[in-house]
Amino acid sequence: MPTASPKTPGWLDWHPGPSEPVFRLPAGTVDAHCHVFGPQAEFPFAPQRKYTPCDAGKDQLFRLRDHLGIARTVIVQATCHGTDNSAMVDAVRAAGGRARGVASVRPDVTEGELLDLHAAGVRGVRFNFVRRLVDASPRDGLRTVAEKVAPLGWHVVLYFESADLPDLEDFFTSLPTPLVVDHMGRPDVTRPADGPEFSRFLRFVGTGDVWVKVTCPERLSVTGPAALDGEPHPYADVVPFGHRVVEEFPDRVLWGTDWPHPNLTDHMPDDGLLVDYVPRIAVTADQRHKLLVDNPMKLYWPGEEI
Ligand code: 0GY
Repeated sequence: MPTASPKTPGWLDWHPGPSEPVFRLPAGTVDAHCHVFGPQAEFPFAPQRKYTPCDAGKDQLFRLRDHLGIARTVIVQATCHGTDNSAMVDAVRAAGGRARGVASVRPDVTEGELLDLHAAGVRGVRFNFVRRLVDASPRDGLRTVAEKVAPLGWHVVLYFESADLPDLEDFFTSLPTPLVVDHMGRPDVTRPADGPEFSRFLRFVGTGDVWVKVTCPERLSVTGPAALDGEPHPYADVVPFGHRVVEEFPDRVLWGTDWPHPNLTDHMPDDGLLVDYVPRIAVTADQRHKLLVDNPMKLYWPGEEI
């Protein structure tokens, strides 16, 4: 098999025809984690990227949003665009108030640049510690960034592997902003959801202003999208993890599609099925309203009506 080159797409094309979800998302639902990639001819990818995504631009994202019945989106800067936030900012601006952004910036970012990003709709920065995605994550520089964005009321989005939490936790809790953790801190879902590793993660969440995206069952699952042993729903092995977080922190959980699902090489998820996953982890209407509407509105559109 040819080795994937960073110059060729290293993942499957995104799912072009998502199914109609059975579960109807409540009015005002926010997709709090999705991306735009390119189109490359307009917004080139960073030379230091670790993978090359398929083009997945704002027009497709907005079509998916409308198909699923999502009201607003939070577009998160992905590593393959580096610290050039122009594709993300272009999409956020084009959404006309219905999108917010999370940027990647360098430690020498100026106050003027941050104010421009804020005016465009950016409300957070992302720190990535996943080794297959970034060469290094120097903490001094990240702390400088956090100190610069804190006065704007922004938060820091953290992406890390669960095995690295013990080493990172003191750094995280020393940052001066609210924290938002991607994909439940990437637990190993072959271990029990009530076991020591995931309990440790939840203790970290309990230490302060820490929010959790209960996203990416498709990325964390070992059992995958197919029904399993009579279980009628996909990604069954991730459900106990999402359910536990929603039960313990109903006011600090967020949901998102992760469209267009970069770097998945075994299957390309159907976003309709990912919507149908929601009521498996948020089992009451009250929990679902907090997860899908109230919590992301508080973080990204504080004080605004849905
Ligand atoms: C995600 C996950 C991944 C990629 C990125 O910034 C990125 O490149 O976030 C991944 O490969 O796990 O949230 O999209």
